Amino acid sequence: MPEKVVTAIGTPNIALVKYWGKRNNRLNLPMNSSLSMTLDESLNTKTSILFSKRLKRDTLYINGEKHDLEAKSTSEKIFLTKGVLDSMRQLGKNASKALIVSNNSFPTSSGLASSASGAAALVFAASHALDLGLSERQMSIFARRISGSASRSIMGGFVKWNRGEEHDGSDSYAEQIASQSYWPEVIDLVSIFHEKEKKISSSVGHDLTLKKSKLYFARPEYAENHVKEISEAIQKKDFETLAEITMQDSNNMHATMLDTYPPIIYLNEKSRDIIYAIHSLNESEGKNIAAYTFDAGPNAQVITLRKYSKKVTEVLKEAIRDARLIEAGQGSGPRLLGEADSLISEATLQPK
Ligand code: 2P0
Repeated sequence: MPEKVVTAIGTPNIALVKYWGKRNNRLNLPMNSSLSMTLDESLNTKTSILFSKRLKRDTLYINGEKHDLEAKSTSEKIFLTKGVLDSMRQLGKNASKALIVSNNSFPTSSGLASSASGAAALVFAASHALDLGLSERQMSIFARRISGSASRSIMGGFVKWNRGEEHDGSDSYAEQIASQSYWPEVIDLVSIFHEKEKKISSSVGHDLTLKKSKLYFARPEYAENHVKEISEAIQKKDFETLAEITMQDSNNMHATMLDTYPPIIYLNEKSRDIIYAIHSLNESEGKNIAAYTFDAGPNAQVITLRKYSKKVTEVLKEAIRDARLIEAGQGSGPRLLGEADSLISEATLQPK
């Protein structure tokens, strides 16, 4: 097989019904199904990959930082990434080492799903570089093994990640429930006011909450119901219901985090100001025109309809004066980029 650099772009997704708590840590199998909206390329990760006989080790650069995938002591994410790379190589009967260069357009590890867009772009690029011809379902399973939420960034529009029942994770993958052209009016106003890395990583947070929150036992069933309710709301294009369940689901997940002992608190006073501002806006409108949702960090994502974008933006600017606002529509999932976007120099086998 000719050695060639393959470059892909992937995007984050915003969970309207959250994944929090795993029934299997090694395979990232969730306690409940979740539902998300894949975002357009306003926020993105570009990833180039090269499999080459000239390479001595598997190496990954994330935003310029070098990670040796074969080092004895690595982070869990690096370990999982190496495992997925090995499985994909095995499938492609290719023993060459890999050089991967990945750059995020937005802060890493600040609760903005950088691992979802990164892992989705990596799996998509690797699948093409190895000529595996994988289905979306197979890519979703590989991406899930690196980072659970990445399973949902393989598809565009509204996406459901099925919890699954099997121990090997073969039925725990994401599926598109409506494409990005079905209800494109639904958008995400990403409000970034905190760019530092979170103190407790998602992986640790998932585990602590499951073990140490007495409220958590009720969460999986709530979440499964929320997935059904939001799926129906999407089918009916019923924004009011979608907004209400989205806010309730975020609050429910953060309640189990707070109930963890010692507590995990990702939200801060600015997050709270946004919660109050959105409820007050919806009250004055007499209906839900916007919904906040928070992941493992204080930054808010506010789901609204395009026609309300200006009004909601004004409310957000009023609530948090120094926030960086990014308006993201729905995206189509990862896609390949051309040679001009390559992040790897084939001559030097180094990042450009
Ligand atoms: C989600 N989050 O559904 C939820 C909501 C954060 C809060 O998925 O350990 O980085 O890599 O499987 O996917 C963040 O967790 O966790 C996450 P791992 P991930 O989007």
